[in-house]
Amino acid sequence: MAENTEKAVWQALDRFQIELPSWGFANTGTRFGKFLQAGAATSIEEKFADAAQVQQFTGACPSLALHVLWDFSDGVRSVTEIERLANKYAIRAGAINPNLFQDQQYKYGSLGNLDPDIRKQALRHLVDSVEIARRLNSRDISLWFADGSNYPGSANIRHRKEWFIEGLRATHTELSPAQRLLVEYKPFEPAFYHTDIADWGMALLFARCAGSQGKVLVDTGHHYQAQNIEQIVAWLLSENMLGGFHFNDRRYADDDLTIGSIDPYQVFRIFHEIRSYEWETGQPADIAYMIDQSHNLKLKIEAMIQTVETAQELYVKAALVDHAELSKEQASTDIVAAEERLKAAFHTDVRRAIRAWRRSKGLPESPLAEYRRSGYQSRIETERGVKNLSSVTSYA
Ligand code: PSV
Ligand code: MN
Repeated sequence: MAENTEKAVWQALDRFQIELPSWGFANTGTRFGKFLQAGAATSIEEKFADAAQVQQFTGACPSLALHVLWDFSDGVRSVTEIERLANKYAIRAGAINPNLFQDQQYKYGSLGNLDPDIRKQALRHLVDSVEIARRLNSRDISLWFADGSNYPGSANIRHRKEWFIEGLRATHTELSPAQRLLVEYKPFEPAFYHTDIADWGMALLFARCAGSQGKVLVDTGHHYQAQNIEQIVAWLLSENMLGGFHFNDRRYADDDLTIGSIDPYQVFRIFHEIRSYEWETGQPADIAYMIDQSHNLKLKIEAMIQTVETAQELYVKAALVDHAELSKEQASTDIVAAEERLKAAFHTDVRRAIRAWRRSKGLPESPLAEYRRSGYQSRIETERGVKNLSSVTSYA
């Protein structure tokens, strides 16, 4: 590999960090059931401990996204405990995710609910979540709503839209200047007729209505089949509205599969749009890269390490595109040469250069293999087995 290519790989890896989801370490499952894992995390402390393993072997995951309902058993009062764990395991508290989809009162929605009292309760939870984030020095509050309806005619879509704007504005007024409100969209599930924030355009409108610190969060699993996600990414970048990602892969719907396991070229193309924007503007894009995967079959920590390794590879490949040459090819409409340039970067074997970078950082060359050798998995299976296999201890 040429010296300047190697340099591009190292520079890309120095910058690339990706956030882990606390819910990805617990026993989670599909709508039809869960296959319990003996080593799954059974407490917030175990989630931090497991995240610290991923960070120890990859060096690319210094933070952990938290879900308020699942990780803060005592609401705002749990902040001290989270701070203790963050210090103990040297893992920062990442994005704070309010949970407005699990409690019974949200059967017909949260901010979009017909009942003003329920909308107030939802807002109170959002305000508490902002407070939690502020106390933990977490910049991002990521909002995902299950709100929607299942049958035509059963809800007033326009009224719900206005209630959402009211609630998001009120939440935004609670932010401190450095914080951001990320609005995630999803076209289906659990609502199957209409979802109140169904696509990136609706999320963009809501984020803008909320206020100047509102941005859009793109979960790669939350699109219709064949949708061009990298175009959405390019548009959001050009509007300065891309706040972050929830990465996962999918074959059919929101399948929560490992990043790049089905379509690695798509992840590459997303990263390419980001790198292209950065090259053109001369500025790093301010994006929170996060993983949103809950593995039901793969061992959870292994799956996270595999995810990080794949994300690094695809990010690095995108960093190999020569933007100056590509823009010349675009300007002269040399379609084949432009496409070949992307393909050449995508097909470059970057693994040796990544291994060299890891060595230079004192990291294992192969995080996954090293984790497997470490004995951590069998230790946690022994320690947590009885608790995990006798009952369902954690819901996500
Ligand atoms: C919903 O499908 C989602 O993508 C949201 O980001 C949630 O916070 C996460 O999954 C976990 O359920
Ligand atoms: Mn998500």
